[in-house]
Amino acid sequence: MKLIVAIVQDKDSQQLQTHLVKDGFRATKLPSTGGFLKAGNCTFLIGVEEEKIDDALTLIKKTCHTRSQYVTPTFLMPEAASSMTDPVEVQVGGATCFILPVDKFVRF
Ligand code: 2BA
Repeated sequence: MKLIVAIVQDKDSQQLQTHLVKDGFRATKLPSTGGFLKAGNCTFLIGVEEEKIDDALTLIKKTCHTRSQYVTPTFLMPEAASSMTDPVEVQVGGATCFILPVDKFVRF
């Protein structure tokens, strides 16, 4: 078994959750916050048998979309007035996925 840790945008999380359940995956959805944008996102923990990893990743890829976001990087230069900093474009998502080995899995 592997554990997929998938960080996705809030906007995609409901659809991903629905599709995971529909396709027979078990998952836990956690609220999380991106370190860079300091905006809410969602982290999914998905325990998956090895042979289903590709199916799960395909589902995540299909469901989670890359979006552009403009941010005023005042947090990078807090001493600068916001009028002095131009917004910068940042591409966020679709999904950042980590695939970890699971030593042991038990359910009681
Ligand atoms: P955030 O940290 O809020 O990052 C949002 C987006 O800002 C990133 O999109 C990336 O395009 C940009 N970004 C992040 N750090 C940057 C930096 N130091 N300089 C310039 N641009 C930067 P994604 O790469 O798609 O990441 C989306 C979210 O996934 C992240 O939200 C974070 O919550 C998570 N994430 C991404 N890479 C990670 C990693 N190596 N470890 C843990 N979490 C990660």
